[in-house]
Amino acid sequence: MEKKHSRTLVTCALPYANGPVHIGHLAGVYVPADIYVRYLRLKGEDVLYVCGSDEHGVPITIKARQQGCTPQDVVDKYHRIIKDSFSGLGINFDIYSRTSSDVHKENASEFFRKLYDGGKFITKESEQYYDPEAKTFLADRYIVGTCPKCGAEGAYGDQCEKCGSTLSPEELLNPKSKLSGAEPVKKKTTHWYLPLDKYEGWLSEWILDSHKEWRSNVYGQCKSWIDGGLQPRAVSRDLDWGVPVPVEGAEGKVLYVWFDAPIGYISNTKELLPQSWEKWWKSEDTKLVHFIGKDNIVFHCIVFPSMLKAYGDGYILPENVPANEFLNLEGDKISTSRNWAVWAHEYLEQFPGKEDVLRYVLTANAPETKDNDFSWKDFQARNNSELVAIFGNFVNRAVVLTHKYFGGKVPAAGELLDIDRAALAEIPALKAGMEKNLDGYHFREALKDAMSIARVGNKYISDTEPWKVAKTDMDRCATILNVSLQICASLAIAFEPFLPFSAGKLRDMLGVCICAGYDHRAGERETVNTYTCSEGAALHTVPAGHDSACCQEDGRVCLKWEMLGNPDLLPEGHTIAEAALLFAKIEDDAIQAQLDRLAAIREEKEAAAAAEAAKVVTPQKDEVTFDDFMKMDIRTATVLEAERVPKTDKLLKLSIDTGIDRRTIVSGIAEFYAPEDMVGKQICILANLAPRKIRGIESCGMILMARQNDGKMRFITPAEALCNGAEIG
Ligand code: B3M
Ligand code: ZN
Repeated sequence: MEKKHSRTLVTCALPYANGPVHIGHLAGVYVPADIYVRYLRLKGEDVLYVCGSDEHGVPITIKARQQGCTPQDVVDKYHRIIKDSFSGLGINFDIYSRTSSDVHKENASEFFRKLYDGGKFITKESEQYYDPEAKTFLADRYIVGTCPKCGAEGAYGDQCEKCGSTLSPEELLNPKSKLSGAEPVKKKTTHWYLPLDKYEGWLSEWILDSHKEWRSNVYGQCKSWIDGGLQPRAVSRDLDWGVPVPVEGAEGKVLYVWFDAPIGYISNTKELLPQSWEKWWKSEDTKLVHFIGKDNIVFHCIVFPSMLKAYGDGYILPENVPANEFLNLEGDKISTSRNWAVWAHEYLEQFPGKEDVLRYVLTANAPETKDNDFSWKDFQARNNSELVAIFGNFVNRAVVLTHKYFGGKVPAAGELLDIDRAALAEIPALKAGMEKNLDGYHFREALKDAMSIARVGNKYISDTEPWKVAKTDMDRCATILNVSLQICASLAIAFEPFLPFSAGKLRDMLGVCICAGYDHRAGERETVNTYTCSEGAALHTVPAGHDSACCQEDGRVCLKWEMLGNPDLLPEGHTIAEAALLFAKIEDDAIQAQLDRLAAIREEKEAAAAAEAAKVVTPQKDEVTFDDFMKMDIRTATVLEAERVPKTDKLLKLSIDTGIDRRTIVSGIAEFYAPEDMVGKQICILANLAPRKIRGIESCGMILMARQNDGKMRFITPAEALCNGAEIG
């Protein structure tokens, strides 16, 4: 059961700074977290929103080698790109720092040291692969070899990307170091381990007994880990990039990235709030929520909590870990290495002003309970037939007609008819549904509720037809537009968590602002009892209660989340601005450009796969004797004429000069050669093959062809022109 807390700490998985973020990351972690934070803040709750780049670990060092630069160069580059992508999409963490920061290095070291001093680790000696030329231990990813499962070359020590099998380096056939190409040798090394087995009983009680409300995918993963029996986990690595293990005799060892990264949440909080960070991490009044993808569940539900438990000192544990499943792209798994992704920074460049469209589509398709698919056609359809045709269309009609008939002032509502009351009555129910869904981390459903408000408005204005009523009954027209504008104002509140840019535009149009709640971006501050008003890009604080001078100055009406659904949000006579376009149609060519890009990547991949397949060579046939071989009469010949054998796809009828005679051979090469490709070519034939009838044509001999494993065939031709009939052997 979730209890009542006085503040919420929301963390988002720290993205690895070895590449930009893509739609899978956004849909899985950052967009839902952002919706949640915005929602809580709208309700006036105190929320701290923490993230940062994960800058350690082997993927970073691999990227640096690929790009011929240092790991620091890599993380500097991607930290910047990732950070900008988030803010470009309106995902504004209170702090977005990085694990290469000094605060973090110190904090992570201290954390390790305290567990070390407290005897919380065990040490184990094990044999690990070592590169004798590069004189370094090799992380699993640095060992490549042949996959024992599918035979593919270039499988990694932890995984074969070809067949997807999880591997251990010992299983690889013919292992080689990626660093030097040398054959790795086994060498003894000692590491520190967190004995997770000792925490099993405690974890079982805490999660399996007390957090049955967690999402079933999260609960299920935890259960299977715990039921399977937990093993001690190494918390150090032999690597030269990371936080050095802060004990004597640990040269060349760093903290394992999955040990230091979650501590990064704490470090980043400390960096932002050096005086008051502890209340966020060590007070039972704080509700901690980790937003992550499903591949991070074990680290956030089992490993990190065990670390915090081992540390003690009042650290709190997550109240919930709403992990999402994966998002696929056009039916295929998103892959960074294959460039099969929609990158956030590229999207922002290619679709300026459409930040919210991406937020919308990723939420509407959020992989909350199962893997889901992103397709560009769906993206276009959701924009054009939902955002434009329903939400945008409704707001536009209400605002344009108010200007047309009432000079841009909210007209007075007369007596309400049933149809008016029915429309207005739907909104509080939708608000309640939305709250229930948001509180329960069901963002997809919550968005549907918000969208239903727009549907209610759009249907209402279509059914009541104020543009027709205006011809006969201006009072009734005024009432309809008043009701419509009230629904618009509810939309401006309801969509703030989901589509902050469009909600902001709508608020500007309606001349309203909204209490967007506490925000900690400014760091420590004296007075906590201040709200941040949404009005304008520059955030300014206004006193609690929101009777702010700033808003009244420019005549804005101040709205709050609680007011969503009220029938009288906009007073009569309130001036609204001209209609501005909330959403614009996305044309086919923009979508086609994206599909073309992906098609090119797919083709490239298929070509690479075919080339790979072609490399595989069939095994040698059974032995033959010299005499067997000498029985075969192989010689050179020249093609004189060639034609297709009618009604076949594969056969060519060739007339050839063998030097001995002129004869006909029927050959199955039409798949690979057109008749005109063959005429005049010198070839090799098996001349004494017994004649056979093929499609009624007598074929005397066989053309020698080489067949690759991908099925592709080529005829064999002498390196230089020879006389016909030259014997081969
Ligand atoms: N960087 C893994 C990931 O992006 C990792 C998350 C760390 S959260 C502490 O999947
Ligand atoms: Zn394989």
